[in-house]
Amino acid sequence: PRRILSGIQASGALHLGNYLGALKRFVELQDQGAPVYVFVADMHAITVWQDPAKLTAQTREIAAAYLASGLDPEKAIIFPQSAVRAHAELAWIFNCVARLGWLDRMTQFKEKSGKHKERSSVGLYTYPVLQAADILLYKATEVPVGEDQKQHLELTRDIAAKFNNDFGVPGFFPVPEPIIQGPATRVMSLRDGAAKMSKSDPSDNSRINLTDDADTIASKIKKAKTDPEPLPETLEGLNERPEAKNLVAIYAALAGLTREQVIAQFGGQGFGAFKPALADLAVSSLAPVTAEMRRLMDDPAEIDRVLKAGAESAAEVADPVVDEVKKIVGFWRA
Ligand code: AQP
Repeated sequence: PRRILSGIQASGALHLGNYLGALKRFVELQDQGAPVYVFVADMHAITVWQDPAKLTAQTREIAAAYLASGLDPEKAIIFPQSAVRAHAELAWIFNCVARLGWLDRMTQFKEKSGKHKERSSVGLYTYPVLQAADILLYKATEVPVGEDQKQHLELTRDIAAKFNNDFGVPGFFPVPEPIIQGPATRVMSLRDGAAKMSKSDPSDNSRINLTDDADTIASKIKKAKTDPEPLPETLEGLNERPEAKNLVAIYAALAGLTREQVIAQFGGQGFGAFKPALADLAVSSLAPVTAEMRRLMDDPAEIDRVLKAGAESAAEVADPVVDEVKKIVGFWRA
């Protein structure tokens, strides 16, 4: 049976990349009818310093974004990662399954640790192992993520296969498939077509935040870097034009169109015409999400109810799996 799982870190403001690459996809999958587990990755968030006074609010904010984007707690199980103890327990066992050589290849650690590897937390290094635990605890079959998570998903698949093989339990953990689909699996920075839109980019103009108001969104799109040529008449014409390609992809993802359809509509027109159309579309798509997030955050009681019920439902699935793993590994049990 299909089981979908994904999460977003509780590390601050969400941006258009998170919305198009992750949130919007979760809702589409929920609407296909498969069971959906979505968590707020607070344990992942603390791999870099998080102010404890803010972490709780950030956790609620991600939950609010899930609800505001259209996840329905009657259909999707929404929970904070740290509220289900099994995540930490399975992650430890997987730390003993994964090989150092595998983790050494992870490019996200290299990017995030930068020049200060020796001062990074050990958690930042084993982050993908915790992610494998998140996924395999629910025996998830599909994991919708942005392009940047592809390598981590491959590690999850390796851990599942090695566990099944080492302990002689073929098929115990299903080997999950990443779902990296749609026109916006890698939304790029508005200032640099070669860099991913990211919350850690020091330039706020590089990204559209889910909390930006209409004027800010319009002004960021107006200032977005482009080349002087009009939009091409064919999709191939976007090759070697990363900024134009990115704006077309964003338009397509927001409008629910293919990039071909966007080119059919705007090919031959200059950015003077395309940018205002994109800004209007971005504002009209994001405004309801932002407004609903604000409403939910004003009185977090509703969010807290959803998270508590979600954590209970998630634990009902995860606890028996981790119990079985402990038995397979040979841990003492009464
Ligand atoms: N630019 C992006 N385009 C498409 N999808 C993206 N995702 C992130 N950036 C883009 C997807 O969003 C989900 C949540 O990711 P996360 O919780 O791991 O957050 P992140 O990747 O740490 O977000 P940032 O902005 O990229 O943060 P920093 O700057 O810290 O690296 C994932 O499915 C991710 O693929």
